[in-house]
Amino acid sequence: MKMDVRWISVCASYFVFVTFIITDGFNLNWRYARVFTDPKIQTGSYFGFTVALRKQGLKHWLVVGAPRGNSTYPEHRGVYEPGVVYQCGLDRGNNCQHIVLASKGNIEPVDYNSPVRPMRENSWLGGAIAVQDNGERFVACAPRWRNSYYRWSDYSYFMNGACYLTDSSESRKETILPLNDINKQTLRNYYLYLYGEAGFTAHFPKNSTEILLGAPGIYNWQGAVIRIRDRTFYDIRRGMQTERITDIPTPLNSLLLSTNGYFGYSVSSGRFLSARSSHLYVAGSPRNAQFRGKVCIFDFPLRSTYDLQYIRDLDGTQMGEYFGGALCVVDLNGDRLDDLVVASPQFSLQATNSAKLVGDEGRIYVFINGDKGRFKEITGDRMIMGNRRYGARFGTAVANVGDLNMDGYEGE
Ligand SMILES: [Ca+2]
Ligand SMILES: [Ca+2]
Repeated sequence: MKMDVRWISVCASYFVFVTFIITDGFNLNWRYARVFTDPKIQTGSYFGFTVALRKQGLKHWLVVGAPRGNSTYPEHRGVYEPGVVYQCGLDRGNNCQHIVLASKGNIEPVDYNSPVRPMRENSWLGGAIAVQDNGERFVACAPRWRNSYYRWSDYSYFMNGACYLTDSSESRKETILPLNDINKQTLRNYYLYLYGEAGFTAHFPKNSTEILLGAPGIYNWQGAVIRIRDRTFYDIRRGMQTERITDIPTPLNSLLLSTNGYFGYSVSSGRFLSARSSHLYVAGSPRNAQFRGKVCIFDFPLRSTYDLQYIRDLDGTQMGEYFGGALCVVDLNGDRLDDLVVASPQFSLQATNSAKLVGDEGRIYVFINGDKGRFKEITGDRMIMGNRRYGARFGTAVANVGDLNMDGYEGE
């Protein structure tokens, strides 16, 4: 096998503008790197917390989330830190424009079955963003978005989360509120959707119209992955019709998910079985498995109360390491089956010298897909840990940089 795990390039962006840590950087021009900064020069806006490239026709954009940013759009006056999403032109300068996704501030008019009164303060818009692989659609989420129509207590509202979907024309902007059903906020003594935080993570599967949204707060923080999909069917009077279906699995006695496990903290999809041409899903629950963290490859169940159809689950090795805090699906060995890079950003080295601070150095695990649900961890001479610095949290974000050296293998 030609691939060598030491050369896997990992992009880590951690609460800073955009910091790329790459183990080897040929074919990358560092000297003339384009650096984008918050156009409003807001400190603490977390500009660069999320980034994505978007291609629209001949135009290329960098989309940047600033989830603690303040909006300068007039209708948003007085809304404290709703979060801002910027679109930056790649042709010249620090050319970032605010994308207005919710134009009416806190009185955004909505027409849904349930009453909705958005509360956008601290909503973390831009906390998750995703771009469809063909560049057509783009989704930005505000996982801390609250519905103030209902009140849980004097100061507590339904933190259901909201996402905003735009298509290629930019004219059609749609608000997605998958968790606003008043009848599903609680279930007996449990919080069901009430603190669900839909849109904590977002992902478009390849060659698909589906959208996946992580909601790690669903069902007492067991968490869930929400799937939004189109179903086409034939109606005898109206002909072919398309309806949107939202799948929200909330298994009450799950085999592998646990309360407070935060399933949906990371989410992706890929081709994991040679016998199936369609994609499957993968998500992390970093507080599951006695706080070691667990990643599950799964398919959606037939009914929302059924357990997920598990293909494989992988566990972390150290308590508190946050295994599955981030993950990346990539075919590393070119066999057309997707492999898995799982990050544990809070993995900690053991203290060998009392004078030296240790902890939260972070590491990543590389699993090569052997088909039929088998995954083999690649272990080199040393764990893949970046610079092994105290508090580095290597692996906070993981992305596939593509085939930089053009040898036919992804990931470097
Ligand atoms: Ca592979
Ligand atoms: Ca390569």
